[in-house]
Amino acid sequence: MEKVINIGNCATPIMCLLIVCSILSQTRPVGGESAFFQRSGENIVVNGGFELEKDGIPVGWSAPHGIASLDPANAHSGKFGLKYARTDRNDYRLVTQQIPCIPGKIYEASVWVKGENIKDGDQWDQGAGFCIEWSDENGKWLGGVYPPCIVGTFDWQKISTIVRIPKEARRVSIVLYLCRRNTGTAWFDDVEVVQVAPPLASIQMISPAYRGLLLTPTKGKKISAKISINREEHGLVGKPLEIISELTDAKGNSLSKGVKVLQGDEEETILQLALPELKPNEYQYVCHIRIGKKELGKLEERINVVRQVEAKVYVDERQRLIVDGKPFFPIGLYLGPTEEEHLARISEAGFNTILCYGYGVGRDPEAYMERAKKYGLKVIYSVKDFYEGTRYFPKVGKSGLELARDYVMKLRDHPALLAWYINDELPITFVPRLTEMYELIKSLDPNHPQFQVLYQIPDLELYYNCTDIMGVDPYPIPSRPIDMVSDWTSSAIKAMNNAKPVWVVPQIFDWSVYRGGEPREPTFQEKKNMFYQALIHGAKGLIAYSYFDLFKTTGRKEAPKELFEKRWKEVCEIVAEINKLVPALLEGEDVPKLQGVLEKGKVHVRGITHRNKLYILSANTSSDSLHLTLPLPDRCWKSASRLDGREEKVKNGQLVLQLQPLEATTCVLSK
Ligand SMILES: [Ca+2]
Repeated sequence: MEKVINIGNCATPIMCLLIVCSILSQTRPVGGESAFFQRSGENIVVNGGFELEKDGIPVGWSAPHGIASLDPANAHSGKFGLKYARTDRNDYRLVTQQIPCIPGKIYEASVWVKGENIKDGDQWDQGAGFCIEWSDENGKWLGGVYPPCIVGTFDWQKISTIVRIPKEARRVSIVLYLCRRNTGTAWFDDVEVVQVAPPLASIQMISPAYRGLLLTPTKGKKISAKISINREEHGLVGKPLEIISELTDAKGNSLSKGVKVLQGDEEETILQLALPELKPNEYQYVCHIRIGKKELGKLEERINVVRQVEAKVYVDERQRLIVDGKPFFPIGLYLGPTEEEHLARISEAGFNTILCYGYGVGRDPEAYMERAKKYGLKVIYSVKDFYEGTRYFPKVGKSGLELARDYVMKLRDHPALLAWYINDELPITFVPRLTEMYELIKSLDPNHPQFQVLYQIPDLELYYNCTDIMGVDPYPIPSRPIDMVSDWTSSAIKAMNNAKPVWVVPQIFDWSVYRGGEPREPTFQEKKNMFYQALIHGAKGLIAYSYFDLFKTTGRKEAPKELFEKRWKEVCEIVAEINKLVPALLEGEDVPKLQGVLEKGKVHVRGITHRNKLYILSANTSSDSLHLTLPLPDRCWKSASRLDGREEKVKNGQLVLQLQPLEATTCVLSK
C-alpha cells in the first residue's frame, strides 16, 4: 500500500521550480474580490475529524499500520487526532483517502497539522503536510497540488489550498504525509475538502488589452471582451441569458450599446462593441447580465482614450513591449549574483534584461539598478516574495503590500526598470492577493508593466486580470518531450486570448542541480531548439533560467570552470543568433501560410516578412533527420541562406531544407 508522491512541493533557496498541474477557471468576479472562491458545499472527506474508528483504525482512511494511529491525547477537535510517526527515513507509507471530487470543479482543501521534531531529509521537500493528487482510470498519476509543508516542532496549524480538479482526472485522493526521507511525528485533524463556487461571471478585456488604454482615432475600432458565465454553480443551466454591453461617458451618457443573447448551454462569449469617434477621456464599459427583466449582475471596466501612451514602458497593440517609445524584445536571464563582473559578461553576450531574486530586504537595490544601468541592462524587479506566509517573505514587521509600496516608490523612476515581477509560480489560491498586488503597483507606477511566471498551465486563464504579461517556464529536459515548450507557449497565448503578451523562460539548467542523480543538461541543440520553439509559437520575450545554475552541477555542487565556460559559450551563441532575428520579430509581419507544425508534429515553423526578406524559423523537435520541402506563399522568393551564410535551395516555389535531429534554424529568403 505504499503510495508514491511523484513530485513534492517545490522549493529551492533561490527559486521555486515547477512540475505539477491543476486546471483553469475565470477571473474578476461580479461583486468585488470577496466573491472569489466562496464555499458552496459539504465536506466530502469521510471522517475528516478521525472520530469514527473500527478496531483502532480510522473509518474511511487508508492508514498504514505501525506508522499511523488514533491519538486521544492530541486532537485539534473532538476526541482523536491522527498520529503519524516515522523513525525510519526510508519508510514512505502515507495516509490516504479517495475523495469524490467532480472533475473540472474547484475545491478548497484544508488540514490541521501539529508537529514534533520533524527533520528534513536530504531532499528539497521537507516537513509535514498534505496534498491532493489525481490519476486516470488505471491509477496512473496525472498531477496534484502540494501546499507547503511545515518543519520542526509546532502547535496546531491550518494548511489550506484551492485546487481545480482537471477534467481528465478519474480518481482523486487526499494524502497526509511527512515528506520523503523526513523523520518525526505529525498529528492531523479536521481534514476538509469543500467545493467552492466561482463567481457568476467574469470579464477579460481583449481590446483594449493593456490597462484599458485606447488610442485615438477610435472610430472603426471595437471594444472586445470575453465574458464567461458559471452556469452550473449558479443554477443557470439551460437558461437563455441576455448580455447588454454599453459604453458610457463620465456623466453616464450612452455612447454605444449592444445586446447579445446567450443560448442555454453557452458559457462563454466574445462581445464586440463598435466605437464612435471618442475624445481623449475616461469612459466606462459595462456589461449587464440579465435573465428576462431581472439583472443578475454586471461587469465593469474603465476605458481610457488617449492620443498617445505616456508611459515609459508599456505593452502596445501588437503585444510588444515599448520602452521609451521604441519596441523592445526582452532577452534576459534569471540571475543570483549581480556584481559587475557578471553584469558585464551578460551584457556583452547580447542579453538586454535581467531578473534577480535576491533584492527583497536588507540589500541595496538602488546600487543594483545603477550597476544594471551601467551595463545597459534592463531590470525586471522582483517583488515576488512580498506575500505573507510564503517561504521567503521578509519578516521585518511590514505587510507584503507595505513592502511592495516601499520598493515601488523607491525604484519606479529608475531608468533601468523594465517591469515588476509579481509572481513566481504562486498557485491559484493566491489570485485574490495577486490581484491586490497588481492593482496597488499599477496605481503607484503606471509607467511599468507587471509580469508573472507560472507552470500551472491549465490555470493560466485565472490570472488574466492580475498581470500585464504572462510567463511560462517549461523545463522538459530530460524527462518530458522537448515540444513541451511549444505546448506551453501556445496554451499560454490561448489563455491570454492572444491579447496579452506571453514571455517564455527557456531551460538552460541541468535538473540534476536540484534533484541530484546523473548530470543531464540540455545539449546545445536542445537549448537552441527550446528558444526557437518559444519564438516560433509567438513568445514576445525570453528570460532564460538561469545564470546561477550555469555555475552548478548535480546536487548543487560547484561546476568546474571549464564546464561553466562551455555552457556560457553555447548560451552566447544562441543569444547572438536571436539578436539577429529581433528586428524581424519586432517589426515584421507574420505569414499565416508559413505558420504551424509540419511533418506529423515534428517540425515547427514560422514565417515573417521584414524589409523585403522572408525569415523562416524552423525547429525539428524529433530525433529524426528530416528533408523538408516547404511551399512558399509567393514565387518572388528566389534565394535562401541560413544566418551563418550557408546557402539553401529554392526550387519550384519551395524551400528545400535538411534538418538534423533537434536542429533549429532560420532561413532568410531574398527576392
Ligand atoms: Ca478530531
